[in-house]
Amino acid sequence: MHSQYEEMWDRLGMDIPAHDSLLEALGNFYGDIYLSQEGRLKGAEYLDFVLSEVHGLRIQELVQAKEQGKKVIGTFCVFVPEEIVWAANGITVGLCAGAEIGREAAERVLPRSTCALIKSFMGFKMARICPYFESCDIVIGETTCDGKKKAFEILDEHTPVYVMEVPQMKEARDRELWKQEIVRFMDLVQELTGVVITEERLAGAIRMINDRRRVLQRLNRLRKAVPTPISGRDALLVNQISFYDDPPRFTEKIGELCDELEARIEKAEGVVPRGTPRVMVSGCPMAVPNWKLPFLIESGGAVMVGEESCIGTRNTRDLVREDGRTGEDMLDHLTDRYMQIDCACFTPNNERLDNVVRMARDLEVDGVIHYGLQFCHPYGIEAFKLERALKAADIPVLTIETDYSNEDAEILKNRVEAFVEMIR
Ligand code: BJ8
Repeated sequence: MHSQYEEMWDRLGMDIPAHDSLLEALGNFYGDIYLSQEGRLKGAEYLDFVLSEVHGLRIQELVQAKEQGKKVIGTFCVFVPEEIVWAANGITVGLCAGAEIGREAAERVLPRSTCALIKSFMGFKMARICPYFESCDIVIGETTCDGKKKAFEILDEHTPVYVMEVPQMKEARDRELWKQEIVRFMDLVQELTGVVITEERLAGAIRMINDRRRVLQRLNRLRKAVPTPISGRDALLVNQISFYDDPPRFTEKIGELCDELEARIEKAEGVVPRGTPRVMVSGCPMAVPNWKLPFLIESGGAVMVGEESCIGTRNTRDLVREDGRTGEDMLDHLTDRYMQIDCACFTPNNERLDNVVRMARDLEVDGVIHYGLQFCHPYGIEAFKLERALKAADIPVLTIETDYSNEDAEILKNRVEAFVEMIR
C-alpha cells in the first residue's frame, strides 16, 4: 500500500517515516490477532480489506470528496449527531484512537495521568500519523469527561476544534440545553458546508444512520446464538469500522455478513464449541487498534458475545424516530435519541446498570468483564455500582483497569484466564 499512497499522505502533511512504523505495527498486530483465527467467515474479507486499506483507499475517497467541495468532520464521541453532518452533504469520521504510538508527543502537553484514549488522539495529531485527522476540516469535541474537555483546549492549538456542551444530568432543563446544542451545531455545519439542511435531507440522513444502527443490531441479535457464529474480535472490528467507512456501503456489507451468520446458525455451526464460556465486556470504548483485551479473552478459552460500550451497543441500541414530519419534530427526535446514551459522564447513570444486567441476561453470558482505562474516572468509579448490580443479579464480574501498553499483558492474561476458569 505504501508507495501507491505516499504522495497523498505527504500532501496531507503527514510524517511519513513515523506513519510507516504505525502501519507496520498495525499490520503485524492485525495478522496475529485477526488473520490467525480459524474458520473465518467469507464476509470477513470485507473487514480484512477495509483494514488493509484503512489509511489508503478510504482516505483517497475522503480526499476526492474534499476536492468536490465536501467537508470532513472528525468526532470523538457518539454524542455528536452525525445525521446533521450527512444531511449537509458532509462526512463524519470517528477519531478516537486506540494505539500508544504518539504517546511521547502527547505527554509533552498532557499529564502522564491522562487516560490512554485522550493521549492517543492527542499524540496522533501531534505526531501527524493519522490521515483521518489530517483530512478533517474541523473536529468536534464535547464536554463529557474533564480529561477530554480540557484536552480539546490544547488540541485547538493544532487543528480547528468546535466543542458541544453535553449536559451532565438528564432533567428537562438538560434536554433543553442539548436541543439548543444540536441547533447550534446545525448552524455550524451549514455554515461550514454551505448546504442548507432541508427537512428532506435531514429525514434521509436519519434513515441512513438508523440503517447502519439496524444492521449492527441485527449482528448483535445473531451473536446470541449458542454456539455464537462470529468471534467477538470480528464483531468488535465491525463496530470499529462503522466509524470510518461510508455508511451505505458498510450497511450493505454487514448485511451480507449477517446473511452468512444466519446460514451458519441454521446449520448449528459456531465459531467456538458449544459450552465455551460466554463473556460480555462493559465499559470504556475500544478504538482501533485496541484489541488487547478481546484477544486475551478469546485466546484464554472464552468467547466475547457483546460489548456494552460506545464502540458497541451504546452506540447502536437506540434509533432516531423516523416519523418526524417537520424539522422541529426531527430535532426533537434527535435530541431524545441522543439523551438516551448512558455514558458514565452522567450523574446519576442508573439506567446503565439496568441496561448492562439486561444485556448480560439476554446474551446468556457466563460473566461480565468491566473494562476501564486507567485514569478514566467516570467508568472507573461507576465500576463499583456496576459490580454490585451484577453480583445482585448473580452474574459473575471481573473488573480490570488497563491502558494501551503491553506492560500488563501477562498479569491481565492470568486474571482473565482465572476468571474464565471460574465461570466455566
Ligand atoms: S459517550 S464513553 S464516546 S465520552 S475513557 S476519554 S470517558 S477518561 S470516551 Fe466516551 Fe462519549 Fe461517553 Fe461514549 Fe474520558 Fe474515560 Fe478517557 Fe473516555
